Amino acid sequence: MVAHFGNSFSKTVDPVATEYLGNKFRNANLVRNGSFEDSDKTEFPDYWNKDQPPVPDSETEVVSLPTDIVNSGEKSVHFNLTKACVDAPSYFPADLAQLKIQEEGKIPVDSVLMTSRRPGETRSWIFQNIDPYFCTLLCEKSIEISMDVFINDRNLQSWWDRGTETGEVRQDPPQLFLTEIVSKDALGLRITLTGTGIYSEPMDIYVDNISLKLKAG
Ligand SMILES: [Ca+2]
Repeated sequence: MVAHFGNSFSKTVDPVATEYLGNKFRNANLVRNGSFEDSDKTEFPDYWNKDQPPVPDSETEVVSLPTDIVNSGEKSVHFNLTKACVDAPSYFPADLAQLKIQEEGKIPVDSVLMTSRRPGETRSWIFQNIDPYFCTLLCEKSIEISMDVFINDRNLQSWWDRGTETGEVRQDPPQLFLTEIVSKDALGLRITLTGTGIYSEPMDIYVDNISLKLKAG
């Protein structure tokens, strides 16, 4: 913004500064805290949000921030989908929001929704919104997204050990993807890491070093 004498502001774009910033971030990781190193002991890592099912009795949360298995640094993100979590009924996040409003008496009880939860649909993921300036850098550009994955235990059944692709579908390995989000002001981008997906059987997964970069060349 440039201030004029008088009572108005006008917006200007400095092409030199724009090119400088574009070059500065050409090889940068545009995901903040993709290594999960920035966090204190009580909080989930800076910039990241999580969604996960309610924690069954005597279980710990599916998503956590361990220090025992890392690819670099001291922390990674852990998706520990135990049998108890798989067996516990769970909802989609949107369903949970609707249930909360129902309980507050703001909308009538939806009897279909009340019976729709069932075991075997455990969902958990983490996400962050990409910085708005980085979104402008990414516009109409080719990108590369990557992560380091360590599958500690896939709980393959014995007959799956022979290695059929169909046998692995139900284990839903983690996926990293970008989606567009719409706010009242502008389009944005969100990067999401799925930990354990719909219909996943028990799994034990660690992920580190999530990266989003402009594609070289
Ligand atoms: Ca790390």
